[in-house]
Amino acid sequence: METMIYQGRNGAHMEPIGEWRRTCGAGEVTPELDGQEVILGGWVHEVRNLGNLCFIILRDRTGMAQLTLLKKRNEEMFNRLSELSRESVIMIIGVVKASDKSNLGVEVLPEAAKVLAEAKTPLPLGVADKVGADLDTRLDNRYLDIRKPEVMAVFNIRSTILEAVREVLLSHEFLEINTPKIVATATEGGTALFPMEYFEAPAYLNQSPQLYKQILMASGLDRVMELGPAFRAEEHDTSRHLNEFTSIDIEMAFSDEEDAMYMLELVVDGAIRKVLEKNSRDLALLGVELPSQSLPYPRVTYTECVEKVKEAGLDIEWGDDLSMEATRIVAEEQPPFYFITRWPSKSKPFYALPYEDEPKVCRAFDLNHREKEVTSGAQRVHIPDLLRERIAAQGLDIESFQFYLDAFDYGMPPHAGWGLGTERLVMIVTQKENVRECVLFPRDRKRLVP
Ligand code: AMO
Repeated sequence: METMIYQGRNGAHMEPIGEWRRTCGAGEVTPELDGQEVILGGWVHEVRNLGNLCFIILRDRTGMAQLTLLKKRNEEMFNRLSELSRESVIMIIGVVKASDKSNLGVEVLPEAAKVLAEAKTPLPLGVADKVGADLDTRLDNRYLDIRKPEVMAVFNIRSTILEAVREVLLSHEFLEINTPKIVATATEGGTALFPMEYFEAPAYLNQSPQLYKQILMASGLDRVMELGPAFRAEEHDTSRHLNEFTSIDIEMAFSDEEDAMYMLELVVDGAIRKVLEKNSRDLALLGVELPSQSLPYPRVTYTECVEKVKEAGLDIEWGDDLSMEATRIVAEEQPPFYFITRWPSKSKPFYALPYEDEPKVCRAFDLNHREKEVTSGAQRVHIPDLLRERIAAQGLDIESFQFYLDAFDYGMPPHAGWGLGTERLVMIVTQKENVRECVLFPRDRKRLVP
């Protein structure tokens, strides 16, 4: 069989990886490893060629290592590496040397090197550059953008948050489920739907697992969670809205809205604690100090919010939605996380359960962080007739909800749940102002590629 020759940009030989495997990360090379041999692989962050001496900063997801090359030790390797373009991919076998001369207190003296892939020049987006590119350029070249340690930090934190969410919920006996994303019915309002063709039938991308997670409460699965995509055809171009986001959903049977709020507190607090525990380097790269807030988070009723907002001189009537301006006023007197409870039944979806003794108010809640909503949830209507009434009262077509309503006719326990936008939580933890920073490949009105 013929051997493949990988041709590099300058006709250079691109070497196969062969038997070489990394023994540690670049950021894990510490003075304590003095004298040990390591195999590193990563991207060339910077090359400083001083003639007879060359420093290469090698970067991978663990951090940076300084490679020090002496021409007189290995001229062939020196020439090959010192001429590399930034962001080329190399592997080296070298010996660690503790050294006061290097910024990192340690350097690696390569004995052998492989150039695995050369980067074309110029780069569409500088990785080592201090000057920031605009968000569109960054998102267009996301694979390069993520190479920046402070951008990668956001996704390390996002992963920890999802890990913690699963951990907390699994430890409370939630079952992880996956529900269909191609559906026939709207759940969160008919205007924000993405239509699609499903063979001969019209269909939509699901806005939320709402109907399915509720149906499953009639199945005896008892406590379910789903971490999955949700699609909203919202046209507004804001720093908080995406057209595709990752929704964290739970539903729990034999429970009310207080039980759901309690689980939510555990999840949010657990996520923050886990990030503090696992991501100190990422938080430092982002310059973020994460304060933790003691539990329980305060509960403010919708009616109290309206009174506060009125007192502050804003024009608002009971029953109106709470604008950002309004929640900003409410937030002034609250710690960062607080619940807004007891919403007007009319302002929440049909599935929120009205109070028995005061039906114009329902068992719905929002969790806010300062002025922004992070989660909404409720105890649900589980009484079939009331549910039919609520669907009709909101002007929705009963027929299209038949498959959902059926599940309520044969033994549906009381249940409650919530939906939390992953990106909204990541925004809070990383203190990013734009939700697009918190998702790898954001989907918005103007962005479908990459
Ligand atoms: P809601 O529509 O309020 O409720 O959504 C729940 C949470 O999802 C996040 N979210 C979004 N994040 C980014 N971009 C968007 N366009 C977007 N829309 C919503 C927010 C929001 O708080 N079925 C109910 C939940 C439930 O009652 O269980 C629902 O979907 O963080």
